[in-house]
Amino acid sequence: MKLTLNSKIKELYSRPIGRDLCDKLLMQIGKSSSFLTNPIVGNIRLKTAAKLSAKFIDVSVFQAIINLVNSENEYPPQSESPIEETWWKDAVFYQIYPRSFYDSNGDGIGDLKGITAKLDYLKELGVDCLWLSPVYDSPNDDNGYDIRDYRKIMTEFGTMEDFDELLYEVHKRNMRLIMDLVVNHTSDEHEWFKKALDIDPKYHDYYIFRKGSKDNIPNNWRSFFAGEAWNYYDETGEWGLHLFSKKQMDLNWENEEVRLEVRDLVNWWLDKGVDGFRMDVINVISKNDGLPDGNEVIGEMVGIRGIEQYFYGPRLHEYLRELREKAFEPHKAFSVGETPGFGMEMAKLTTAKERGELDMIFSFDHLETPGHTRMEDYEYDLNYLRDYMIKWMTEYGDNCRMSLFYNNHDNPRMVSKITKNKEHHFAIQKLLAVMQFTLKGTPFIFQGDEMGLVNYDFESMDQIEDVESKGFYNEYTEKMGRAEAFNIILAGTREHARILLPWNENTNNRPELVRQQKANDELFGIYRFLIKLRRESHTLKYGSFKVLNSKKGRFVFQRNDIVTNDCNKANDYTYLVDCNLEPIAKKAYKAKGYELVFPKVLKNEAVLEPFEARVWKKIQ
Ligand code: TEU
Ligand code: CA
Repeated sequence: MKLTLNSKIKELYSRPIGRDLCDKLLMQIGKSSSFLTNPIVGNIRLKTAAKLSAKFIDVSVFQAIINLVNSENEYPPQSESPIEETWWKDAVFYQIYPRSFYDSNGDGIGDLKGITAKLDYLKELGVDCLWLSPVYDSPNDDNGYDIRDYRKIMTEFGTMEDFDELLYEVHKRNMRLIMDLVVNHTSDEHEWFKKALDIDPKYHDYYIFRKGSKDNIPNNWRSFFAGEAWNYYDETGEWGLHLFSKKQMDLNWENEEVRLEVRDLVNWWLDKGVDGFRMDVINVISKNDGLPDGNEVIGEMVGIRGIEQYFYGPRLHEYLRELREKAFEPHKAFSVGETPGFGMEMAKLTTAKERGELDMIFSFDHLETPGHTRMEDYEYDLNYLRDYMIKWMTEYGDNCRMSLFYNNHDNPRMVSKITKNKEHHFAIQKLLAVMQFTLKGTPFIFQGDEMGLVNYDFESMDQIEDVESKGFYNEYTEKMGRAEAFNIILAGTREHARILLPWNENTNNRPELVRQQKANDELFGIYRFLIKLRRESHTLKYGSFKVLNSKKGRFVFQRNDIVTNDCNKANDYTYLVDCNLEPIAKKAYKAKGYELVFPKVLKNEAVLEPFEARVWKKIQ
């Protein structure tokens, strides 16, 4: 039944997309979902809610929400059967950003031979599967996320032989490797786009063009990297859509030829033996018919005008099912979608086992404390991370699998967002690692997490290459001074995560580096210990999750073993994890009947140090 402005809030909240959008709104205003489920609020009609909130939220926002909710008639399947054990639920993943991972030939750019050279390091760390950010031929307008040839290796990174050697060496060590699939767009230097501009009808329809004069832009959509989402091509008198940089042109997924091309290139790499893909912004491939304007208020709120017209588009599930059926399934390949903007219900509708679409997704709502944005200098609140984890751990269902990560190549380092006080960094890094490897889900380490890397002390925009940061900086300097604009960029630039890893900084006569190196080695050892603990524990990989204390500044939870499709007895240890989320000492949880697993020794069993985390194992 279609919702209208006459519908009630409880009807909106009962629909999966409605629940997600309401939860996001509530999260931003710091309210819990119980605010909406109380009968008085639940019975308010949406048109009344619009009138009551007219001062802040225009009625057009309600209409835009109703349109989105009405676009989804299905509900996420409930998870009945016991959780299914798979390699990608057992696994710990490690994301490599090749450009800055390890430079084997001294040209200052990371490369494939460099990754191969570090496989024993990664094996020793204990990771199971590598995720390579794009290594395909690219002009590097967006560091490889603008692909010019899907079947060729980027020259700076090496050759296809280097790739084949890397894949062979990965598999030889019983590890796996997934690639980054960027198929919402190609580089404007891709053969297809060059032919499209030559008005070759076949290729012209591979992209999203709109005929029109230069002063008549097709709609008001903004790019993720600032500015309009359209290029004008004088030679053909038309506009071309780019949700990202001006050199990343959106593919037209409505065109079956495009879907066939994507299917073929996926099969080409899977035939080579790669184990799956991380799928770049895969949720935006289906745009609403007619590419309607974005709602101005939503654009203001989210920061990307037009996003509601494509972030959960009308044919997304159909496209994902088709690609899984024709490419992933026949190879039993793994898929994790990058889905900025997704809420939990959208995630369930896209990853529940019964849906036959993706295995997992990356949702990003936990990366910024509500009310704050990445491009903002603020202190991240770990209480919010706790609440986010509790919500997903308890509501996501065993037919879905959560990805557990704090960092990637698109975000500053989490430890630096939490505090700039270096004294606490080591404790926080241990705390984050303990949670990442004892919570219920699949961990994704970002390169350098295990080295204790923090944000970089950039001094000027000259050091920032990232196309997104440059786009925002140019936009900011139209309305503020350069120093102020730089400070905003410094808070949130993706460049923090793209510095060459400090493998063997020469520490001679630099005592602070010696200390740092020692801490890094200790942190590496802690990561290795926790990864091994998780690998050997059925409970930590598959067990249930129970909160024991979620008061401000605290997070105590228990993991109990459960029966799975592969294991019909739940007799692995019970674990208890005791976390202090604040920079002040706290009374520790009295773990009676447990033995200490981590750390090895305690300063004072009764007192949790600032940001301290402990892991206990129940004595059977
Ligand atoms: O990122 C998509 C994207 O939306 C991010 O830039 C987002 O702003 C960020 O994740 C918020 O935390 C993917 C790639 O990860 C990114 O590196 C590319 O620049 C982008 O797509 C375009 O391919
Ligand atoms: Ca190199």
